[in-house]
Amino acid sequence: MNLTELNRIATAMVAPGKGILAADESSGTIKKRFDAIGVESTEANRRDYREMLFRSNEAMSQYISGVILYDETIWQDAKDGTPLIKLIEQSGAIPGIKVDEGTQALPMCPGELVTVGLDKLAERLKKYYERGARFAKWRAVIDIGSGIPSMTAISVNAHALARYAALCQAAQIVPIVEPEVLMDGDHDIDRCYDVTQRVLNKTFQELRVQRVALEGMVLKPNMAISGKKSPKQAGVEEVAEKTVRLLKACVPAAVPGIAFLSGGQSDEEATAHLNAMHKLGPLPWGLTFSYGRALQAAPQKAWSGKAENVAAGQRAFSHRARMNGLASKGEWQSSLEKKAA
Ligand code: 5MM
Repeated sequence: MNLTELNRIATAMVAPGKGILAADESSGTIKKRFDAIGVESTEANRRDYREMLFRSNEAMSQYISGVILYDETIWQDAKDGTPLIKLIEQSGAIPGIKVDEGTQALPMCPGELVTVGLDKLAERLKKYYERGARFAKWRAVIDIGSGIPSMTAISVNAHALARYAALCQAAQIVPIVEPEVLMDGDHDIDRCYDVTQRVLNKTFQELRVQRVALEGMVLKPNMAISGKKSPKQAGVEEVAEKTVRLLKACVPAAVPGIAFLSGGQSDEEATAHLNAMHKLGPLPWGLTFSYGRALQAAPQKAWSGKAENVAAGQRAFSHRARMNGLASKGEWQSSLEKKAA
């Protein structure tokens, strides 16, 4: 393992002003997104949509540091025959790959899930590296509800995240470690804080036990935030203050960067929260975005599957990427959103 090189890539993934595009929706998830805009989820439509994003020159060259791909996409070619992964490389962004194989019910723990995909992972990583992937992603899903999460779910998911991360580093690939505490419930921000703290502490304990080099990874956490159905919704300042406090308590400064998931926040909320956190600096690690929905909802709507809307889709993507790029330096203002509208 060349740790200097892993650290160089991890640092580039969280460079100020840039963040990661999570375009790694599995077939089931992208179908849901396409259903919402009335587009059939065929291989060609998925290719056209992602090609539109990767050919958005302004966004890709100025605000996107890396792109997380799904297995289908990393092997796909653009309409003119150029591999999609080459479009990403040509823009200056780093290609990455989702390597988990989704979740399964966790035995003995009703309502809880464990992420799978460790079998043959070493072989798969080798092929992805040869294809050009320089980082990977594995997402664990922790739900908050009555009596959950159990310590069992936290523990097995942390163990799997660390197994994956160690395999990645051995294959010279930077692991994005994503332990997502869902914001789907009716819990308040303090419950999210407590659960996320337990999850992050266990995850870093496992990473250490399995000898993962913290200097060669990126953490992709949720923010400390109210559950979507909570009657008590924390404001932007509270989310920023509690998230920074939580991360300072749990994430060693040796980690080069943290790139948040958006988790179902609105586009603008996700941007405002990241921006507000940068007002609380200096921070010990790079802090940026690795958004899926909060970067793609607008371009998906603008595109709606029509070739004549490609330019509009690219404008929508570039706008969100620019807003989040500014937020990653604490330079975003809500008036910039209004001006663009
Ligand atoms: C883009 O969505 C990713 C893939 O999800 P599935 O494996 O369930 O299809 C997801 O892992 C994503 O990378 C993160 O959750 C961040 O995306 P959001 O939309 O939460 O910012």
